[in-house]
Amino acid sequence: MDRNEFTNKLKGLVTDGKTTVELYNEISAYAMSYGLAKATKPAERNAYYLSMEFLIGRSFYNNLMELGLLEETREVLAQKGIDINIFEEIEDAALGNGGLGRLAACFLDSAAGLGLPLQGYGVRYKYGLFKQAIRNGFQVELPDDWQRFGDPWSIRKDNEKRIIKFADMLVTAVPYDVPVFGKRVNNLRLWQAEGSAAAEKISEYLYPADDTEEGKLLRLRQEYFFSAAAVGELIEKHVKKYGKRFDNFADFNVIQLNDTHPVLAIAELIRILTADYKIPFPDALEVAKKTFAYTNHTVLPEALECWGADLVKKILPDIYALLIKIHLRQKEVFERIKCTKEEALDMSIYSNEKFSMANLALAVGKSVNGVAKLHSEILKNSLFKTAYKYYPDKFQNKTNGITQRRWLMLCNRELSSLIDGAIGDGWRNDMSLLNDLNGRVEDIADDFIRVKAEKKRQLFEHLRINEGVDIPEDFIVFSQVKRLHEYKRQLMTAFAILEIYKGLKDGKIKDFQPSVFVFGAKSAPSYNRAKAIIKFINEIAAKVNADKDTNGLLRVVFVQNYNVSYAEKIVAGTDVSLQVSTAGLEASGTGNMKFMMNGAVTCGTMDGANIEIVELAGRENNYIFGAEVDEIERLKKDGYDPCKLLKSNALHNYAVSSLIDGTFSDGGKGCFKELYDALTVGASWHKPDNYFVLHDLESLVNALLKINSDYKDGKAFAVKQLKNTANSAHFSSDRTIKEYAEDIWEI
Ligand code: 26Q
Repeated sequence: MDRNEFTNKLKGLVTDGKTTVELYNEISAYAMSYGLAKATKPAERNAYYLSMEFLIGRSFYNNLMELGLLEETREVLAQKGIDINIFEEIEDAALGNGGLGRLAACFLDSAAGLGLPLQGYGVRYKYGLFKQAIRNGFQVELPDDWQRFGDPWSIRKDNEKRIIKFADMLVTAVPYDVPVFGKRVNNLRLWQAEGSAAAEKISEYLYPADDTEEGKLLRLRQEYFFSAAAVGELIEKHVKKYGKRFDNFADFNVIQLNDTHPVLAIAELIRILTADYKIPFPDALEVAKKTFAYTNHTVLPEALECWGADLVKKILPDIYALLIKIHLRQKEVFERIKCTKEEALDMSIYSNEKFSMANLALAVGKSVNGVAKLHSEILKNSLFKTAYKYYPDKFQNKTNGITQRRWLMLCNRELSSLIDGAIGDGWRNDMSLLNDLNGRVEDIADDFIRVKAEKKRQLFEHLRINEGVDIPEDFIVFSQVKRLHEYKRQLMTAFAILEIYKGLKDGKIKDFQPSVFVFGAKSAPSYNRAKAIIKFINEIAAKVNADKDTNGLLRVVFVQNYNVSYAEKIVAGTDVSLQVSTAGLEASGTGNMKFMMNGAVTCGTMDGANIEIVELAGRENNYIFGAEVDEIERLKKDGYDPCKLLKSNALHNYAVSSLIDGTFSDGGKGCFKELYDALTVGASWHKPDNYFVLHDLESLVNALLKINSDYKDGKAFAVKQLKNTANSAHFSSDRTIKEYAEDIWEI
């Protein structure tokens, strides 16, 4: 379909009597055939991004924009009396949890936009990440049946099915191709498991609870299922084209492993080459060494995947045998490089009857990268210290990025137009031009204030409809939106709000600008402490919002079902981005970049990419507080006593005691007491206040009050915000993808 045909189809579209979903499917189908007609011829050398998660969000508006059809569609529909925003009823495809999955989606967008051949491989889950409702303050999980609207953006390829073998069953992997439009049309291939009821289970849920043996088994099957389907297909294509030689396999294929989840692909590649093509093991290993690269996304020990050898042996005996073989090979290498026993253990693929996926990726992969400067340093100096000692050349940094197409041009058309007016629209294709905005911030500050006010109005309207809360126009918007995790310290923000609330009540805080705190977060269904934090924030919200003495000055909103589409509204309508993780624990963060690009100042710790954000946008234009990594290290070494802080600081004591003194109710669940204990005596294997919430609380409150007072000079504050936008080019995933393409993928 060419452009004219698209226009004719659109103009001829009969809308009367059709539902939104019908219109959505029809228009999407036109756009698909238009987009696919532009498909580029496949590249010789491709990079493949293997990821358990692709958190794409809504495709409709983004694809129309990428295809240059959005404005025309908006206009033609308007002529028919239809507001294009009706398609917001179509919910997101949430085939991811958070940062890692959204990053994968941004990378695909950027590669296509840059015309680089990057193809994705993942799983087509029947149900994406659960839908979250808040009932009585608690998170409730509901199934996300994203396909109920239809799936006009993918094409099932029945003739490219593959069979995946487990010891106890055969599973059919059916590909669904999701085109990624840009300068070239790339492809995201999502595999769906079919063949039997047991087989279908494999691609049923994004996140099987893995706290049971059954859950673990299912997750292992998922990981192998999609990795094996991808690798098997790549080898088959290679053989078709070049015959049964593999010395040139890595000339045409490079595979990026998005964290450890697809690492079994390494073993599968070697398995196929040795078993099916009779390539000697050492040669097959060499091919793997040139083909795979690994990205780490987290330093939390509980996220470093290990698979029980028994489990692997039971369902994947050939993979088990191969892993042992690689391990024995690794032992020979250890002898050659003369590492100590401890060092060998530290790097071992196999120890204590477990296979370490990270160690496999480190041993075989040609590169390993962290996702922000600090994170990459931490990998070298602590998490993967030993591997770094012996393989320093493998280590790289690739600071994350976000796509400006979704995260600025699409979600903030108003700010985008303002930028166009100030510096021309060249930045839309070459983000480095955005730096020119630095020379114009003073001139356009007043216009920026108007744009921000409009985006806040839109956000408040959305909050009114979705959450039933009314926020007055002039409120400063502070947002903390991300997965709920103790290390991200939503609890610390909650305590800070309580302390400010008390200060306002007592009249100790004067001259306070009205402020609203917006939270959005899903907790893992089995993560009870995170769930308790959600309930606690909702209890605070109920109390604070109902208090007539203060609710003209302070409000709290916990949004339900935070997702990509919600994020698009929140990042555009926020003044202050809260990025308050314990230093050293947030690998990068990408929400921080989205807010920055949309002109929010960061109130954050020196962690992850926050460090690079303030390096570029200026510390004076942001609000940095709290302990830095070396101080956290020192506290861990010399001992840290949160109870001492509680005793000496009445405000802290007020905030923390509210968990147990009857101020708030957890509905008799005891989960607030659990939170209190975690802070004061420790819980599970953790020391008291393992994430240093109380240590940084006072400086957070001070930073929030400083922001509040700075905000009074509206223009000066707008200049700070604009400085953040003006210096955000570095955080375009276009930049990140260029670095991967040059330093790792050589595409
Ligand atoms: C581990 C073991 C068993 C089962 C599951 C997992 C698991 C699943 C998901 C471990 C980690 C994840 C997701 C991690 C993640 O999203 N990390 C985030 O990645 C972003 C992109 O690089 C960073 O910006 C964030 O800082 C990081 O938290």
